[in-house]
Formats: sequence, structure tokens, C-alpha cells
Amino acid sequence: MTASEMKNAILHHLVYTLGKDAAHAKTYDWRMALSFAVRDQIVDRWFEATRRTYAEHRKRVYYLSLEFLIGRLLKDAVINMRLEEAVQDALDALKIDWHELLEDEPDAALGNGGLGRLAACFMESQATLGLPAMGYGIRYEHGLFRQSFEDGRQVEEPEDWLSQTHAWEFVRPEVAIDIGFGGHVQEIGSRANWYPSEMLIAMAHDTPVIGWKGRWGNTLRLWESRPMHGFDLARFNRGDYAAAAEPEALARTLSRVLYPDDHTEQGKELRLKQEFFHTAASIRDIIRRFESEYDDLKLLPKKAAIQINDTHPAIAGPELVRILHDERGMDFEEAVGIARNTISYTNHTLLPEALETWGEARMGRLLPRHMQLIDRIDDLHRRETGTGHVNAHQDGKVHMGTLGFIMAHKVNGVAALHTELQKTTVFKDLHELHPDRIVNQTNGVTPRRWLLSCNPRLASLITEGIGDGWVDHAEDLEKIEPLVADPAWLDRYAAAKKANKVDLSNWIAETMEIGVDPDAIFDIQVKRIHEYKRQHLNLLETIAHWQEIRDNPNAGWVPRVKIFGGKAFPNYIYAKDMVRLANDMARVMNSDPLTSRYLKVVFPPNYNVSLAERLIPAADLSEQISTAGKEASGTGNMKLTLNGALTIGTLDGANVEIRELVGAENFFLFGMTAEEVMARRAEAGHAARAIAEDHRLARALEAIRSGIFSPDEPGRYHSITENLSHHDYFMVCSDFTDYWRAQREVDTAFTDPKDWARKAALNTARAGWFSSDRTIRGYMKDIWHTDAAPQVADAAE
Ligand code: 4GP
Repeated sequence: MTASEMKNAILHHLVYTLGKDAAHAKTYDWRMALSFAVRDQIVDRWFEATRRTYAEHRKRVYYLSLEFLIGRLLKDAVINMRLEEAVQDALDALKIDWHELLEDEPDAALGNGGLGRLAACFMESQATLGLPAMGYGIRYEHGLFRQSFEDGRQVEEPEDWLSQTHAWEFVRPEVAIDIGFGGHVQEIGSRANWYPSEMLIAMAHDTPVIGWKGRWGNTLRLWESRPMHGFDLARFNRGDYAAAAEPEALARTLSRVLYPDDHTEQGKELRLKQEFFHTAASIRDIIRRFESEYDDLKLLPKKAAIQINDTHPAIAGPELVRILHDERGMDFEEAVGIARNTISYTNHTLLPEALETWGEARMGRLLPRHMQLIDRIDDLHRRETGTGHVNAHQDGKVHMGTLGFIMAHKVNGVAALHTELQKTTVFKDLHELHPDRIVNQTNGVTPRRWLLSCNPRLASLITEGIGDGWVDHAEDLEKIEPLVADPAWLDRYAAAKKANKVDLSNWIAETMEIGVDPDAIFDIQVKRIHEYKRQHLNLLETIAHWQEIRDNPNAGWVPRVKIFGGKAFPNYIYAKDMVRLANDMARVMNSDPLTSRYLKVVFPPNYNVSLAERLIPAADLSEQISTAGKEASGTGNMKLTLNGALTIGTLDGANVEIRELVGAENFFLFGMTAEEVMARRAEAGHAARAIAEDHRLARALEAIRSGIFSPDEPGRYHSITENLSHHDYFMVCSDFTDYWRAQREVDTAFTDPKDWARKAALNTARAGWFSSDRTIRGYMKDIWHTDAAPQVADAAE
């Protein structure tokens, strides 16, 4: 597409789709017009992919996830369709600022963190690889809350990405699926009819997901809940306005908000309803599509692979069995076999409190037939394995992890260490019964968004050196290794990083009014705020470092900017205290005349995908400091490595594999191993001992206690200091000394800029394996048993 064709397409949509005269058009109008013009380019390719999938009777992959953290879509689409030049030139001709349009797009935050972002990377990689696939999620009206700070405290406001038209979706009113809850069951022999007492409708909204060079397009189908019976006109006419609107409002609550993950108690019932709503609608849609092509349900596992992203859609097993057995008349055992061979399950966490359970009373009331089927599935599983002690329904609860495991042919962990730990902890018993079921698929991230799009300076330097093959074969990044030996090239690598840091410094100055030195170490910890991720370990080290600088301000310190980003769940008080402490520290330290040249603390609010795209390219140091054995994988660690940040980290999650690939000498390792953590935890008084043995740690804790950071309320962080001194489940104190040591190694290494640049470049060169293309190929081979389709021709540049 030429620039002038693009310009005409934009103007056409401005006038005929948006009904705006160019003379009065605002940023929003131009962004929408541009989005529609780009979307038009995608549609034919998207259709073509679907047509081929049907024509060739391809197996389809269905990715069921309660979260898709997709972020903004415009730049993604422009880059993958290779329309950058045409768009730039067209907008120049129209005198419209491209970056302003990009910034105007709402960030679709339909997820909480890693699990949701992984789903988004997977969708993009599936499309890039030409794998016929479909993502199923919920079209939450309000995504993850918007975070702001008031006096350093986190304040949550509703996020409202749908208050404007969503440019990328197509509404499918004809795809409307009835979903029931409650009611009663009438058993007829082995089978049953379920008569729900409450009904609503799941309506589909489709967003095309286009792969690199537009070679293939898949669909992200998001369900919106709608009332079965609309507005009650009779009541309205009687003047009972609120009651007339009530059924509608109730039905709509189901897709209204994204739940903070299941560490929380709140809204349990609504959460379970969301899960069933999402899963039942998706399974029905899958069966409908299958039956439009084939008439033998036994073929299902050959033609469809259903991946459940964590336990949230784990009711898929019983629901599929219900359809096959109750509705289609298939024998029960055969139905279980077919369902199991179709479904596979990804586990994302080892935190026991995050493994979902539902009380049998609630489950029995909302899903009476499913409750019966779960008992029969357990019964069959006991017979198959000759054992009585592993049941999904146990101790008055339904254990969704166990249900997911029993109803899947493969269960996977998301990094090598996590997968091994699954076998010895959460799924120990099940693993002994099914030793072939657990497999590993180490996570990955899409190099299109997380290098090509977010870091154009580095991306073009790489492409200039080795061509653009790396964009869809990220392993090719290793071809830059010979260039790393060339000092002139390395200077350019360092210059690209520096320019990114200058951009970020300017943004920090403009938006937060904090001046930071672009020559300082940009030390970044971005992720949800959680004790296991240990932002407080980083904060304690920051305090200790600040104190040492104060002791001796002229000792030639290596300047640092500590950058934090992340949200704390609204009712996770401890995490919110960590956020406030960081902000309180920032206030005190950034205005300290003795130290502020050497140490700044910056915590931009509302960390989301777009902010990640801004921060990651500017990072020198990536903080991956979770308690070993707690972080399943991490994916931020991969993005930062790819963008040339060196990691300071524990042997946890994918850090282990990152370190192996980039080389131990290019990674700052510290801390106990998962085994050591378990052993140390069993020792009484481990925290007190660690504090007694490290005067820096003791002094940093004392500083918090003394109220230096909260003079108006000295006891503000009592719960943090008490917890760390006496309990410290996440081993912050026991790992402090070694973390301090590693941080000083970082300082020393940074004083040799050439060597630092070399290490950084080697991180980029060796991070290609962490592409989600590699991960998806792994799922295709080991779990889905499927091939990619021959792709549509490349979109021309
Ligand atoms: C996350 C894990 O905490 C993270 O280690 C992993 O990289 C990511 O999933 C993707 O696999 N888990 C969640 C969650 O986001 O909500 O449990």
C-alpha cells in the first residue's frame, strides 16, 4: 500500500465511518480512521486463513484463558502488516502526529499479569507461525484497575477502555450462546437433563490477530454477557424504572470486571460464574464449529486441541463430558476419554493459595449437573488408577488443579524448574499415577512487540547487521555475536541504549518532575507487587545503599536510578504497604542533597503493557529477585534480557535457563536455591539470625521503624518490619547479604562501560530462544500434535 492510498483510506474512514470533517477531527477521530484503514488491510488475509483452515480440514487449537493482556493494538498491526512507512508518510502529509495517535489508544488490560500477557504473546506467535488457532476470553468492560498515588498510597480507579469504540473488534450478534446456572437435574439412567433456573447469553466479539508480515490471521473471540430477556416494558410502564432495568444489569455484571486473581476471597460466586460462562460458551462454540465440518465426535481430539490457561477454565472437562454424554448420547467412559484427549492444562503457579478450590455447596448449587459429573470422573479415575486418595472432589471442596490434571492428556509447567517442582510438590501424587503427563514448555515472548516494536533503535541496528530474519527466527539473534567483538559496533549498541535512557529520562522529568541522570544505572523492577517477588528486598537494599552514601558522600558512588512499576491487589494490604514505602522513600531520597546525585527512586504509576514498552528498552539492570521456588517462570525477565538488560536474580523460574543461555559471567546471581530455601525455612529464628549477622540490614530495618520515611506516622510500616524480623516466610532477610554483595558487583561492572555493553549485547544475542514462537512450536509438537498451515503470501513493505 502506498502512502497516498493510505492517506485516502484514512480520509475515507474519517468521513464515512466516523462522520467527521477533517477540519474538525480530533486525535480520537484520526486514530480511529487510521485504525480502520489498517484493519481493512488485515481482513482479507484473515478470511483467507479461515478459508484455508476449512478447505484443508486443519486441526485447530483453542486457547481458553480468562485473561488476555493485549495492550494497545494499532502499532502491532501496522508493524506486522509492514505498513510503517506508508502510515508515517500518510500522516506526515495530513500533518498528524503518529506518536500522538499511538498514545491515544486505550491499553486493553484484560489481565492481571504474566499469565494474561503470555496468552497475548501466544496469540501473536500462533498467527506468525500460521497455526490455525483461536483465543477465547471475556470482554471485560473494565480491565485491571487504573493505579494512581495519593500521598504515596495506591488508589484504584476503574479502567474503562470500552468507553470509546474498540476499533479492532467485529461484533457477532448472531453468535449468541445460551448459558445456564442453578436449577435442577433430572436423571434418566446414566444420563441427565439439566434445567437451569437462570439463563443468560454469551455474545461474541471478534478481534483479528495478524502475524508477522501478515502471513496468517487468527481470531481472539471475547464473550460479552447479555440478558436473555431484555428490558421489562410492563414494569417500566408501571413506573417501576429500576426494577425494569434490573435483569439486564444483573446479566451484564458477568462481563463487567476483571477479577484480581484468585488469591482473593471477594466475589467468589461471581468469579465462578464468570469461569463457567466463559468456558461453556467457548466449548459450545468449538463443538458447533466441529459439527459443521465433521459428523463423528470421536474425531474431536484429532481436529481440536483445547488448551486451558491455568485452572480458571478447568470446568471445560466436565462441560465437554456433559455435552458428549448427556446431550449427544456418548457412553460416559468414552466421553471422558475424548474430552481428556482434547484438553490439556497449563499450570502457572506453585503458590498453594493460588490453586483454586470451590466449595461443594456453591458448586452444587450453581452447577448441579457438573458436580455429579465431577464425582463420576473421580470415580472413574479411582478405578483406572486403582487408588482412592487423589480426588478432585475432596474435603468438601472441588480442587480445580486436580480436576484440570485428571481431565487433561498433558499438563505443563512454564519453566524447567517449575515443571520439576510440580512433580515433587503440588502434583506429586498425580505425577506418580501419571508419570508421562507432566511436560515442560518454558515460556517465551513475542520478539515483534518486545524488540522490533518497543525498541526501534536496537532493532534497526540488529537488522542492519544481520538482516531481518531474526524477527521470525529469533534464534538468529546469535548472529550478532561476531559483531559484539567489533568495538565500533558495540559503541553503536551502547548508543542505542543511551538514547533510550535519555528518552525515558525526559519522560520521567515531564510526567513526574524528577530529574534522573541518563548515565546512571537504570535498575528496573517491574511486575505485580507481591511478597514472593520481593520488592521489599530491593527497597531494603536501596535504604542500606542510601545510608552508606550518606555516611560517606564523596566516595565516588556509581549513580543509580531505581525504577519500580507494578500494581498491588486492592485488598492485599501488605503489598500496598510496599508500594507506599517505595513512594515514601522516593520522596525522602530524591530530595536528599547528600545523596540524590547518586541515588533516585522512581515509581511511575499505573504499570501496564504500554509502560512496559517504554521502560524495558531503557533498562540496564533487570531485578528478578523472587524467593527461589516461587516464581513459576517470569516473562518480564525475558523481555529485559532481549533488550540488553543484565539480570540480577535468584535461581528461580526461567532465570535458571536465562543464566544458562547468556552465560553465568553475564548474569548477577545471588541467593539461596529452592532447596536451601526449604531447609532454611525450617530453622527456627532464621530471620532474627540474619538480621543479627548483617549490620546493614539491621540498620535499614531500623530506619523504617524510626519513621524517617513516614515522619507523620512513624508506625506506618510496622507490619512490614515485624513480619520481616520474626516470620519472613519469603526469606528476605536470609537473602539480603548475598543480594547486597551482588549489587556491589553490579556497581563495579558498570564502571567499565565497554565491558558492560559487551555483556548487554551478549544478553540480546543469546535471548532468541525465549521467543514465544519457540514455545508455541513446543506445544504443537508435544501437546497439540498439530502442524502449521502453508501461509498466505507476505504483505509487501
Ligand atoms: C504467572 C507466574 O507468576 C509467572 O511466573 C509466569 O511467568 C506467568 O504466569 C506466565 O506463565 N502467573 C500468573 C497468575 O500470572 O495469575 O497466576
